[in-house]
Amino acid sequence: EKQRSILLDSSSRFPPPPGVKLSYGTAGFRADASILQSTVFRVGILAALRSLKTQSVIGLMITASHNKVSDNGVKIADPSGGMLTQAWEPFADALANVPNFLHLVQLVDDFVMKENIPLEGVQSAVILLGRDTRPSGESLLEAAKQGISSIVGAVAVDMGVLTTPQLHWMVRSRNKGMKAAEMDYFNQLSSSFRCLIDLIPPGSAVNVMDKLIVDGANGVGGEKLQVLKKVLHGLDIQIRNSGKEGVLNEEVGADYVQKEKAVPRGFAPADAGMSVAHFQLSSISQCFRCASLDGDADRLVYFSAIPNSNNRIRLVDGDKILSLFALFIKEQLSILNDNEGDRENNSYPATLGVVQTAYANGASTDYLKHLGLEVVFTPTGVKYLHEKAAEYDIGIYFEANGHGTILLSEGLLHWLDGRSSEPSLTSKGSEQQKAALRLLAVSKLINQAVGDALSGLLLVEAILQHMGWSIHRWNELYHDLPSRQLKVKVVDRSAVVTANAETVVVRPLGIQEAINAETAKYPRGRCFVRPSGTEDVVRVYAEASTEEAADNLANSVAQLVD
Ligand code: 16G
Ligand code: ZN
Repeated sequence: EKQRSILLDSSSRFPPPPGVKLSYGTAGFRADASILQSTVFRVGILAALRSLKTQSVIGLMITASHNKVSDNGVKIADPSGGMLTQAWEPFADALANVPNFLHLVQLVDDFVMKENIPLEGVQSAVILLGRDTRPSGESLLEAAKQGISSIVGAVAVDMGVLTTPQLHWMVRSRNKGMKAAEMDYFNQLSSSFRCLIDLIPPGSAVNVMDKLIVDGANGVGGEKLQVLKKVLHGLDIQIRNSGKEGVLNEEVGADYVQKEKAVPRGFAPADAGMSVAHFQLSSISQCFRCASLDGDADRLVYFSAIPNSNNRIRLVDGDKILSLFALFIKEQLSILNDNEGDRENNSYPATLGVVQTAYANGASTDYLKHLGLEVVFTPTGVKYLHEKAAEYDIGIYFEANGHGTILLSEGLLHWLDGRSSEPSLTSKGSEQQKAALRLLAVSKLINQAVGDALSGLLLVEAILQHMGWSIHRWNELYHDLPSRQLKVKVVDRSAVVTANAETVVVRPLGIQEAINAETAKYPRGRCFVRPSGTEDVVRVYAEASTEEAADNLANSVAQLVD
C-alpha cells in the first residue's frame, strides 16, 4: 500500500553505516555526527509513530549536550515533555540498528500492529523539532524531517535552534493547550522571576555588590540567555562564552567546571576571582558569583574562583542547588502549615521528597536528612529521577552534575491557587498567601518537563536575594566530603551489574565484598562502581574524609574492576 512504498523509498536513501551499533541509552542516541544520518532519519519515523500512538505533540531534539562539537545525538520528548517512555526504548534500539530498508519496513509494520497504532486514518501527527548550535545539526534535522514525512499524516514543525529544555517545555505546553512559542517561554520565566522578587520580605539584605557572570559553554544557552536578559528586570547578568568566542564545550561549560573543578576559558582572572588590588580592598564575600551551563543548557552549576589559586574554584554543584531549593520550599510549606489561629484548618498535607543518585556528595545527603526531609535514591539518568520525584506533591531532584528540577502536583497547585486568592484580613493570613504565591511562582519558573539551566539559574538568583545570601553563605550550608571519580576501560562493561540505585555490585560475584573491605579502611569512606550509560567504561566513585583517602580508595577499587 501507499505507506509501505513511501517508507521503502525514503529509507533506501538513508542506509546505516556498516558495523555501527547504537543504543538509546540514558540520553538518546549519541555518536560522531558523521555516522548519524540514518539514525536520525529513523528516530524521525519513531517520533511520528509515537505521535500517532499518543495522539499528542512529540518533540525531537538534536543535540549531544556536553560532548565535543563533532559529536551529535538525537532524543525524543514524550507528550508530558518528559523523556521517551522506557517501554519504547527496545523498539528505538531495534529501529536504529536494523541492517537494511526491507527489514526496516517489516519492523515498523510489526510494531504498528503490536502497538495498535492508527496509520492512514484521519489522525495526524505533529512533531516539534529542535537542535543545538552544532554545525552538523542542520543536515541531521533534514534527515529527521525525511523520517517524519515518510509516515503518512505526520507533520514536522521546525522550531529552530533551542535549548533542550525549551523544546521539552514547548511540547508540554502544546499538549496542555497553553501558549508554547519561544517568546512565551521567556515571558513566563521573567514574569515568575519578577513575582518571586516582589515577594521578598522587606528587610532581606539584597546583595547589590554581587555580580553574576554566566559561562554559556559556547553553545545555545549563552545565546538564549542574551534574549532572556532583554525581558528580565532585577538581575544584572554578564555572559561569557556565548558562542562566538570559542569552541562548544572546549574547556568551558558545566561538565568541564564540575569535573575539572577549574575556571572555564573566557573568564578573565578578574571575573571569576578578582584582581589583587580588588582582593585587598574587598572582603571575600564580595567575590563574584559565577554560573556555568552545559552545551544544551539542561545542566547548571555555580562556582566562585579561589583568588591566586591558578584557576581553582569553589564548586557549588547540583547537590547544593538542590539543598538551596529544598530549604526554600520547606520554609514556604511551614509558613503555609502554620495553622495557629486558622479556624478552618486549611492545611494541605503536602508530601515533599528529595531525589538524588549515588553521586550525590554524602555531606549533602546528611544535610538534607538533617533538615528532616525524605531523601530517596535512584539510578543515574534523568528519567529515573524524574519519575521518582513525580510521586510527591513537591519532588525535588538533582544530579550532582547540575541536572534537576522541582515538580509540583496538580492537586497542590490547585490548593495553592485557592490559598493565594482567599480574602484575608489578618497579617498572618497574608504571610500564608505570600508563601502560596511564591510556590505558584516557583511552579511557573522552574521547568516542569525536565531540568533547565536558565530557569534553574533564575530560581537560584531569586532565592539568594530572598535570603540575602552571597554565594559564599550558600556554599557554607555544608562542606562537601572530598571525592574522586575514575573511569576504567573494560572489555565488556555490561559484565558489571548493579542494584540498589547502583550502590551495590551484584555481578561479577565477590567484587562487592572486596569493595566493602577496601571502603571500611577509610573514615567516612563510601565507594561504588557502575557501568557508564554513555561511554564504554566502568565508572568508580569514592568519597572519604580527606582528598588523599578518597584518591586511594578510588584507585584501589579501580584495580578490583580492571
Ligand atoms: C546522561 C544523562 C545524565 C547522566 C549522564 C550519566 C539525561 C538527560 N542525561 O547525560 O542524567 O548523569 O548521562 O552518564 O538523562 P554516564 O552513564 O556515562 O555516567
Ligand atoms: Zn545537557
